[in-house]
Amino acid sequence: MEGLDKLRGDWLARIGEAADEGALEEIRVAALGKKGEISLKMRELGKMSPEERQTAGPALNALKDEVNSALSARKSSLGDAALEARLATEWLDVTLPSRPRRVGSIHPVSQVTEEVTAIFADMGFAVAEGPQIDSDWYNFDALNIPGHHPARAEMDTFYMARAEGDNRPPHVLRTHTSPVQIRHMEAHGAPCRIIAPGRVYRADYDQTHTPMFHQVEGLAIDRDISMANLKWVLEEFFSAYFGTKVKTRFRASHFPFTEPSAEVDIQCSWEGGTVKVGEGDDWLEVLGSGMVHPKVLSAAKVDPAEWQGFAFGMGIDRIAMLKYGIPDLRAFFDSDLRWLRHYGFAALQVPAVHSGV
Ligand code: 2NL
Repeated sequence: MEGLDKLRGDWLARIGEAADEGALEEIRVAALGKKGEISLKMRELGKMSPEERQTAGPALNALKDEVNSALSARKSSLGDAALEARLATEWLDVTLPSRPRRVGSIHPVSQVTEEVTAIFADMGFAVAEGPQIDSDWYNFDALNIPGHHPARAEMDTFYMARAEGDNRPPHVLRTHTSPVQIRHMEAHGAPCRIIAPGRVYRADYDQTHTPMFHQVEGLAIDRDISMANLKWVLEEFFSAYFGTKVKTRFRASHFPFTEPSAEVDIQCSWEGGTVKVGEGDDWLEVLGSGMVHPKVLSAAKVDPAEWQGFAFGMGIDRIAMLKYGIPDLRAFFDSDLRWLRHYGFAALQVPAVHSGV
């Protein structure tokens, strides 16, 4: 049949040039669809003489088969090429390091609070908590600090505002955590062994004072607790906390809420402007303490004829500076990320009573 070779050449060339599967489908329709060029030619077979049909029929069938297989060969090679292109652009380097993640750190105050808590827990002390805003009765009166007492003025107390015409004494930001211990005795009675760590507030700001700071107080009440028990507990605490045997020195003092009262110094050395705890023959004042005043026990509904005990208070920020060599108190509360990264602790540096220092 005339022109069949040209027909074959044209279609095979077009198939070879098809850019994608869409173009290939258009070619298939144009060649082999109902009104496709090759299909029309096949329809012409009916008008031919039997002799003509005998040669043209098989030739057209062969052409149709050839175009069909060229179409499917081209289709699969286009598919392979498309896959190759995707693989070339969509690859992923699974060996790359992961994106940097910002890791926070534990503030020295939190770390030291945990350390102190762990050491006292080991000696049988539980942790007590209470409000940071409290009545003047819990913060002062119950602690044998009456309204006229100079200690109230000395404490630089922050007072809460009162509505106009409300003449009750204003609540205060607690100046120590003692009110927590009063509330604990009131609620649970004697005997008791607790520590009360937390934020306290005094209107004072200079090199060594911030208006908010952290204190831990301790309280042990039983039938026969003495100053000797206090001395042992504190020596045990300081040695565990600083990781070395620390001598203590008790000096007679005065607080309204304890009688007798003692200030406690710990042994230290001064060399090249740095202080080292647990060596040398200098002393550093770190703590106030004494036997709980009978009036304080009574205010907390504990009978002083039956019960007695010791109490103490110390600054957490201060002992954090001493242990970790932090020079400036005020930087504690600046929220400077460089400071926090430098002096902060990793989340997994869990405090232990004997951390092997
Ligand atoms: C200091 C003084 C001290 C207490 C706090 C206390 C608590 C109760 C009863 C009696 Cl409920 N006392 N606490 C006792 C003595 C001293 O702290 O100079 N702290 C830094």
